[in-house]
Amino acid sequence: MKQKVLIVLALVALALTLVVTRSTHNAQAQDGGWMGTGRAGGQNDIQQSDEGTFVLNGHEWRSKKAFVDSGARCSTKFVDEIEASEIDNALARFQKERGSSAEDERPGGSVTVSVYWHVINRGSGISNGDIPQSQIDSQINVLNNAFSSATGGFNTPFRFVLAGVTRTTNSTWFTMGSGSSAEAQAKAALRVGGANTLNIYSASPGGGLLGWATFPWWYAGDPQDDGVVLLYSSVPGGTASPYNLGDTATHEIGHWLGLYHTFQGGCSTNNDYVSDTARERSPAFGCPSGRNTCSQSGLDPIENFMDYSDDACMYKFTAGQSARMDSLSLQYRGL
Ligand SMILES: [Ca+2]
Ligand SMILES: [Ca+2]
Ligand SMILES: [Zn+2]
Repeated sequence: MKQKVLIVLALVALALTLVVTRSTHNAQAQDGGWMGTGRAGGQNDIQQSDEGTFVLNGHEWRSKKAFVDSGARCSTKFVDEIEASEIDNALARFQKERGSSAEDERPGGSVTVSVYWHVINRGSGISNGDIPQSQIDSQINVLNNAFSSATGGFNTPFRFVLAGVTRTTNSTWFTMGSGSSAEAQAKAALRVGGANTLNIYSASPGGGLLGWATFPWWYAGDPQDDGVVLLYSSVPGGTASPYNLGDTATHEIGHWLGLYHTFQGGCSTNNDYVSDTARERSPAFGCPSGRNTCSQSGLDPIENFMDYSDDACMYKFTAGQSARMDSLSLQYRGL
């Protein structure tokens, strides 16, 4: 009898130890967040299993998770917490002057963005990056469906109109990487318009990169760098499966209008500075419905355009994201 009691007590003690260890672990991981390009994800990534070799644009990773962890999914530069909080303070001041209630936001479809598309290729034909007008037109349709809530989510103020297409054959520019001199040269030669003009460059960046963008508040410091670079085969009908329905452009333009990734600050209080997107510890890949990497309420926003899920999985911007894009595009782009 006495022995039985001792065994029960020992089991209770063991259970308590496990609970304490677990909550300490969670608390430590709480502040972190996924820091972007080149860094491995957090411990809770084990919630998504690896699924075998992944190939994109001639590059091979041992898994789709390895691809996501490499930073190739989106190489938009990471905004650290110091810069993010400065931007947020300036935004709060701007919104206070403007009036920050929902009625002060511009209605769906009321802001037209002119788009100049620069096709950079290494010769003629789609396989050399010389994508046809029809693919550019479908990409613009995908953008308008995404930003107008035709696919789900919130009807943002933004609509996109193609204002011009340029075509350039240059094999060095074709493989430009993020921050490369080839990128700087291509943009210096091709960029048109001001802060409110969206310049998109389609090319075949090295390392299997899908794309990157510049944030609105960077325009004043480096106007020539402003814009979005896309892997040419990520447009609708391209070969970059499962990222070939055009939502790389949607995602990058979300950055161009001021949005962070949904996993920007991990499970921290600020996380992505948008109140109606649930906190998320690290990028999702594939379409992991029910994923829940932060203990705070709400499942991970895997269906949001600002996560890393497959194109077929993402279909929405939220009201909070729309409000943020509305303010930041007005504040820094005069859109
Ligand atoms: Ca959020
Ligand atoms: Ca949660
Ligand atoms: Zn991104």
